[in-house]
Amino acid sequence: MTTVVTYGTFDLFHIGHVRLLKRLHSLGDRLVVGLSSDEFNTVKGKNVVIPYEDRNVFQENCWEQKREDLEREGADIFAMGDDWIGKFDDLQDIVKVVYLPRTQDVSTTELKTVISEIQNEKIRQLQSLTEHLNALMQRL
Ligand code: C2G
Repeated sequence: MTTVVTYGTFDLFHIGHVRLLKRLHSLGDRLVVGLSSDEFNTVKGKNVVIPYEDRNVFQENCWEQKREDLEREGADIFAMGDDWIGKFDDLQDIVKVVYLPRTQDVSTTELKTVISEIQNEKIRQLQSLTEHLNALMQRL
C-alpha cells in the first residue's frame, strides 16, 4: 500500500484544492492530509474563514513537524503544489517528494477578494436605497 502525505490550509475549499487532492490520491492508495491549525495559520500569515475543528485530519502546527509525521504515517510520497517546488527536497531521504502543478486563476485569496467586492457592492446598494427612502420620507 502506498501512502501519500500532503499539508495545507485548504480554507474556502475550492477546485484548486479538489484537483490537487484528486491527483495526490491517484499517486497512491492512502492519502493523509496535515491540515494547518488555526494557530499555525496565524504563523503562516493566513486568516482562515473555516476553523480547524470543522475538519477531520491530523494537525499541522509548525514547519518542522513533517519528517516526524511522514515517518509516523509511513508515507511513501510527500506531495505539494508546485508553488512549494524545492522547499521540501530535504525530505527525499525518507520519501519520494512530488510537486504538482497548481491550478491557475483560483486561490483562497482571490475568493476572499470576490466575496469582499460582493459585500461592498451590497453595502453600496443598501446605502443608495436608504438615501432614496429618506428622500421619500422627507416628501411625506
Ligand atoms: N493549490 C493548488 N492550486 C491552487 C491553490 C492551492 O494546487 N489554485 C495547492 C497548493 O499548492 C498546496 C495545497 O493546494 O499544495 C494547499 O494550498 P493552501 O491551502 O494554500 O496551503 P499552503 O498555505 O500552501 O500550506 O507546510 C506546508 C504548508 O502548510 C502548505
